[in-house]
Amino acid sequence: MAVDDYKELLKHYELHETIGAGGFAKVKLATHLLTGEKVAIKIMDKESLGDDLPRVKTEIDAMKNLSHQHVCRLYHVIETPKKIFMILEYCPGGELFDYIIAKDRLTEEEARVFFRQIVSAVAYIHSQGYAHRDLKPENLLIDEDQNLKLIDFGLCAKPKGGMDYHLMTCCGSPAYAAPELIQGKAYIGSEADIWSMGVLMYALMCGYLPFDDDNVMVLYKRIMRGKYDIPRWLSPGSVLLLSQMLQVDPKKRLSVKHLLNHPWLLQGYNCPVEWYSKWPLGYMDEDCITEMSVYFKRSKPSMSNLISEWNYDHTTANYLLLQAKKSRGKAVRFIRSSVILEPSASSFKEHGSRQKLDFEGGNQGELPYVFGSMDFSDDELFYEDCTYSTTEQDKFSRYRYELHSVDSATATPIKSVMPTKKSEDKENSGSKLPKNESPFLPPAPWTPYSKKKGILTTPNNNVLASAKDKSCCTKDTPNKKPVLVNDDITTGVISPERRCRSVELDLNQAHLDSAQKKKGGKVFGSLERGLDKVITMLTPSKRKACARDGPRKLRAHYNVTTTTLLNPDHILNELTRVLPLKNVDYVQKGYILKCKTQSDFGKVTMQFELEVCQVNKPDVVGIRRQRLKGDAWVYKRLVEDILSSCRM
Ligand code: 6BJ
Repeated sequence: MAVDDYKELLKHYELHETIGAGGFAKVKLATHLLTGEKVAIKIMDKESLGDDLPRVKTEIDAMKNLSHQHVCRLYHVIETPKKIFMILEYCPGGELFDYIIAKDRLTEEEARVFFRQIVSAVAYIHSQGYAHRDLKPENLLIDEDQNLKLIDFGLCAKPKGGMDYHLMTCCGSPAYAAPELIQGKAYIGSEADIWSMGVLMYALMCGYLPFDDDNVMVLYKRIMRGKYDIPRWLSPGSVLLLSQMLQVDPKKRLSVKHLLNHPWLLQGYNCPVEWYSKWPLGYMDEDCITEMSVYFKRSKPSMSNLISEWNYDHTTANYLLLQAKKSRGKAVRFIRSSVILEPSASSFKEHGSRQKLDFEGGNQGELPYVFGSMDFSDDELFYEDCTYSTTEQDKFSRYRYELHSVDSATATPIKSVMPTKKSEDKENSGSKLPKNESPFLPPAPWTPYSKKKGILTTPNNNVLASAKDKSCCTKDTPNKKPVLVNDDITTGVISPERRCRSVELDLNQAHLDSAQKKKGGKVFGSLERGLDKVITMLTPSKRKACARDGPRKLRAHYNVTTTTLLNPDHILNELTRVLPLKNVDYVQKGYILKCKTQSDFGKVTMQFELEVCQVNKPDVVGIRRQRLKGDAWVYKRLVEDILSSCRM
């Protein structure tokens, strides 16, 4: 039964809503009970995986060997007879793809901030002997500090003879694939990654692909010719760099080593791209070990030994999530809790007796109490929030609890944290360098955080970068005051009310240059035209409204398109009128339309959500969109088509 498969998972995590669905995986937001940290859980069904099972093993093996500030971190792997769960770093900003399309395209400056991080991640994985082989904006997520994190290592390769060995498997997304790869020639993984980075950089600065066609054969011909349009807004420097990466002959292509110091990447910075890991694999943090030994009542050496097994079990997760908490300036503390059961009739009836949560190995055979409704359809548990249906919620919410935290530390307000000199030294010295001679620059010296200039979105230059960027680099721009970065506020008490609150994160919009503002007609850019303020913050929204309350109130958000209509029901009617005209099937749940498209053979080709919501500042009605499955660029065109066909 499905519950059995989730038993181990639910001992350690509280599951929330689905945040993505790939070909063979579903990704859900969850909370790690012991630290209160948010995580993303990739859920895979072994039976449905079929031929994709090796891909999952490849991904897990690679991620266990990677630890870098721009690579999504793997915390924990749980395997049951039927399921594989990968517990991963949560990136509340969503996909870089959505960010690009919301802005139409990025300015050169903003593209540079992101591209430096992409080069950093790719240089690091190459230095560890891996080629990613599926670099694209959908595989780059934005974290709460607006830093990029590379995901999806299912197609990566680690040639046994080293990075210069040839590979044969043709993989990845056609539009990003290098010419030698689609020709079925033997190719070198790192060279193919550079081509994809060229396509990626083009997509960042143009908002569309350099090589595109609905017909794959036509697309392949275009890629092999290597000719692409150069729009007028690209600077000569950008055009040069693109041409150096998009060289059809892989031997003429720029190498990652050259990218690190490329003049285009250095513009406005005073140092090359830092590729070394700030949190090298195997790094052990004293404070985290201390907290774990106190909490689990073990000696520090014994705790240290247990952690250093790196089994990617709950010990690894506890350690890495404490470390994540520390790196975000929060106290290195577990949540000390006492569980008080809410007298919910159903929970007593079905669950038997009161049960205290025991996070480490105890609580055997019992599910911990969880928030949210359970839906056993699809042989899976879906924890949906009460936006959809309150009656469903009541029917299924069997487990309720209130966590009374005695950990005042978790309520610590967010602050930029500077690691102690001691830990910096350890981090840098422990960096795992390539076994052979490193082709890269040695780690750059550490510069204290206080001396650095954080690059942030500013009303004028529209640059977005980490508020807590610990890079040695300073950017040669006036130091703008950071706009508030609101951390996930972990209050001491988690009440059942939270069943109704999903973590709605808002990445508010920046000013656009006047050219972009004038453009008009583009649906994704409409939010920017309506907004006057630049706010770079990620904030949890207030309690989520239930369906009967009317549309949810959301903050202006780059995934929300604002409308000129004031009546949410009119917009809902418009959407439900247009969707069938575009051959989109939908299920309506309150103000959310769960949409999908199908191929002639009934295969689901695309899945996405459109939600009518109330946007404040300015007070208008908006449409939130979220892609769950399917080709990102096809989705972009379809949603643009739907929204522009609506009379609003
Ligand atoms: C993984 C996926 C980690 O769309 C969202 C959030 C999507 C998190 C998302 C709403 C939102 C926010 C801003 C703009 C638009 N995550 N986080 C696979 N492998 C490793 C990690 C993940 C997935 C994620 C995805 N939030 N929409």
